[in-house]
Amino acid sequence: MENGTPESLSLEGKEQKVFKVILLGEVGVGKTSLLNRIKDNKFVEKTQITMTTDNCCKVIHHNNQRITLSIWDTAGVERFQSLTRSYYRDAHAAILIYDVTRQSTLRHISNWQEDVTRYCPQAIQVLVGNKIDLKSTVEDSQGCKVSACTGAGVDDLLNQLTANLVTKFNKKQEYVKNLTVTLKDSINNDGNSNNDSRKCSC
Ligand SMILES: Nc1nc2c(ncn2[C@@H]2O[C@H](COP(=O)(O)OP(=O)(O)O)[C@@H](O)[C@H]2O)c(=O)[nH]1
Ligand SMILES: [Mg+2]
Repeated sequence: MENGTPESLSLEGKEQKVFKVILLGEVGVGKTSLLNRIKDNKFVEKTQITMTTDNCCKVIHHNNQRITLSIWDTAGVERFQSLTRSYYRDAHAAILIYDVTRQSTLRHISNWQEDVTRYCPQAIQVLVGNKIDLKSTVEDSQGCKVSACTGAGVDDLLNQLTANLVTKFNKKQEYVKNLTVTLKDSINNDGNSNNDSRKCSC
């Protein structure tokens, strides 16, 4: 996945593209809930802090192409320490999430945007307000609106993101042997090799 090129794999003559998408935002905005909604189409009221990077692969059909989004959650790391560069590395898109019931989470989005600009400048940035099943208290709310709780807006978000990814990154194709997306050192040892590689479970 160099130079922002999506990984591609030929499966039974059909090429698949894999884009890495990372979830970002303050603690409690609903990153893990959104991942659960995308992964299992369910809402777990009390999400667990596992401290292991979680991910899922979501296949989106776009213009007769199968596009795979490899979506990564911080799994609570941001609660205790800053995210490492390897979390951002080679990301094609960053979903920047705020909570429509907490103004401060929208204010802090600019910090996450700065990190994206620093560590994965090629990534498309998508601003998303979560928890629209609740009454919004955020003034001047912006971006896509979703609810991880009800699922509202989630398909639209993924379809729109996929269209934008294809438009931006489709120019060059690269074939790789393995669909697996490796995320090394996602929590510790930033930049150093580590046997604790975490692989996309798709
Ligand atoms: N009502 C409502 N609650 C949500 C929604 N998404 C997440 N939550 C709740 O917000 C809290 C934090 O969610 P979580 O996914 O752990 O946030 P994270 O820290 O960003 O991963 C949990 O109590 C969730 O049940 C949503 O769309 N609607
Ligand atoms: Mg979480």
